[in-house]
Amino acid sequence: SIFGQNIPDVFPTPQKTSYTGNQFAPEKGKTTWKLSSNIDPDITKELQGLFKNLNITIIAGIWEESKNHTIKSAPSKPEGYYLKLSGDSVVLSGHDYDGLYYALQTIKQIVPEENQPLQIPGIEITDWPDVPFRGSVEGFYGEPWSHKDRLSQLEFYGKHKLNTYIYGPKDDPFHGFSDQWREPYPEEKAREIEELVKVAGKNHVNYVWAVHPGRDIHWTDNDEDGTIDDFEACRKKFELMYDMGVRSFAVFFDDISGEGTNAKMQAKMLNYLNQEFVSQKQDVTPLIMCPTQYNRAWSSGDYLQILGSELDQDIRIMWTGNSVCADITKESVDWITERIQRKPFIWWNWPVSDYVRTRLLLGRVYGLDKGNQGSLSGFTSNPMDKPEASKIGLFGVADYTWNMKDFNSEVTWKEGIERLFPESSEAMITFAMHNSDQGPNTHNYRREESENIRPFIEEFMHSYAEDGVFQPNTYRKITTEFQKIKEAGATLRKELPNSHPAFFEETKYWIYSFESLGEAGTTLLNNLRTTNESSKTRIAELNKMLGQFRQMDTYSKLQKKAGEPDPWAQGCVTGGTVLTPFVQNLFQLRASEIHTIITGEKPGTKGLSEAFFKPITNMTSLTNLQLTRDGKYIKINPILEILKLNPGDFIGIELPEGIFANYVHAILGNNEVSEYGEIQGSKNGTDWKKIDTRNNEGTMQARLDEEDKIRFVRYINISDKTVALKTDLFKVDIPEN
Ligand code: LOG
Repeated sequence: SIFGQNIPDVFPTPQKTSYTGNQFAPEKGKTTWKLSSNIDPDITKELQGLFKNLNITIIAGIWEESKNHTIKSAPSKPEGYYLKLSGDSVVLSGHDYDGLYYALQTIKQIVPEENQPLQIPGIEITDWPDVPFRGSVEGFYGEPWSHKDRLSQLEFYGKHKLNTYIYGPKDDPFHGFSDQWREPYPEEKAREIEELVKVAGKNHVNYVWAVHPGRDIHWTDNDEDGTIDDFEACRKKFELMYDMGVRSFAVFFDDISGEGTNAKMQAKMLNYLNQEFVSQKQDVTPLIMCPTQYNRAWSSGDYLQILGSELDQDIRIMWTGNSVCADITKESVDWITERIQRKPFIWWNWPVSDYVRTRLLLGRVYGLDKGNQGSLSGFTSNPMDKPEASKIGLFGVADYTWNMKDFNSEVTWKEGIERLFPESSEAMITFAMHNSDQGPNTHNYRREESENIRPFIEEFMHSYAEDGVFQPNTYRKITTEFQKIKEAGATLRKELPNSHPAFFEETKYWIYSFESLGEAGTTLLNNLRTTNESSKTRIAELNKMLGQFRQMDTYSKLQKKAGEPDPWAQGCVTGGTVLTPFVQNLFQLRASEIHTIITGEKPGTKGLSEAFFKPITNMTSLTNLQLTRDGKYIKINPILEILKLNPGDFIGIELPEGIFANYVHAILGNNEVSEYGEIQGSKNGTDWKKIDTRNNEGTMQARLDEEDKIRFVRYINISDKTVALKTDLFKVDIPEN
């Protein structure tokens, strides 16, 4: 609120805003319209809707600074605009059509339709974007967005002044990464693209169609007409797309090997398309290309220098930064600019999650240097396969790319969530702040997660693990957070199906699981307090917590199923970096502690109920794998049917903290079992070592040294074939005490 007025902030943040300190409530009357003849009828219509029957003058048009006219003009920058609201008039002046459209988007945030009777703040804005092309590149692996998803994106981009949507899903065969790039789209897909182009236009978004020809391209001329056949094939495909309305084009050469990676030929092809296609049309935007060496870690030889010197100067070159997934630092931008002799067009690999599909990346936008102002030709973000969930990140990208100097990561993140989920923003903020990190991954790209509670959890675990004590304050903080998580999960579960069905469909198992995590954490923390109750009660409570925790596995498996036939769908992980490990570790500590209380012994096995031993497997078909405890034997309950283990599949047993296996015995049915797979042991469930077993006709067994502290034992298929086996026996022995 400024000067006591309730003026909503504008996002993306305008470059220059000044407030006059007055607020006006124009009287009913006849609106005076002074609209220049060159304005878009859609804009006229929207203005008429906002300002009808008011004693006020509306002046709107496209006026460049250089032109001579009576009102103050727009800044002479592409997409720029000038806007002034005062007691008797509203002035919108666009540098161009886009600028005028953006002036209207800004007005719609300041004077929302529900603002009745109309209150107009006194305000003056001069505005323009820092980056010429801003938006997303649908460039991930996995199931592409649906047509409906894309329509919703385009509308969102228009509102938030994003002007670019690059279409390049790896799994669209007609884009070409898989094959068929030379072929026309089937009728139905073609109609969809035509509609997308139209809707993009309405929202002042460039729909950029990308081809990915490099996997099977040949740099040869078979009919000796002087033109390489595949150059011509690509030009023809572009013509087809042009006829469907597309006016922006890109060529991708990422993630290929072989002939297609030749820099000289890539440059030759792009220049050919530039001269024989783009220049021939009058209304096509500059070409964009994604190089094969698209990040610094993968760059070698003179590949980039060749592109830099040979590609026509107006062709844009995409760049992901110092590695595939990376922050975009000024230093990394300078490095590439020098090599390609032009400003890079950033392909930011965030919040894309195709390499960490169990995670949701809902955190804030950070790691983008403000020093990049003026240094980029474009900035597009590669999103998640979940389009609605990606909007949280894209809101931040819109703000950063429009006005870097005023970008505030934390504020933008919150604001984005509040605008996207006005009815449930508080619950959504809780959900998002605990679902933001990729977890350990091959790209080594991580985002912060659960920062609000992480330091307290660390302190708590440290003192509890060391001395079995904790600070009441810390305890209270963490307990309150888990309570909040449980409530947030429940709120989202109830509200989102009505308010945001598309978002809910994408994320529901994470939401369910989040609620279960809140419950499990709450129950477990409560258990720490109930020292007066009988051991039976305490164990019963721990078992209840285990049930809540197992619920999370169930959701994960449902998520994986829902992702079929996508073999990459790997379930869901919520709070995977701080919260879930905390509950797991605390449970282990508590379980062995309770045992000690009951028996008066140091951690042993007697008091532990069956529930404290866990089956482990990565096979979704084994949702209900069960264990039985029989004294010192922990056994997997045999399954009647034959199990098929694909390469890498495993089944096994996890023991509670402080209890170590001293024997493993498996009877799995046939010789193949020991030929294709092995028994492995681990201390932590992460680092595995082969156990040397004695094998005979499908029986495998070995004595284990308790000193090795093996808490995890499994059979795993290490071959590249499928192994069929019977679970006649899979048993681990523990010391009896
Ligand atoms: C792919 C991209 C993928 C991303 C993240 C580029 C230019 N290409 O490693 O399709 O979504 O990484 O997994 C990529 O980033 N290759």
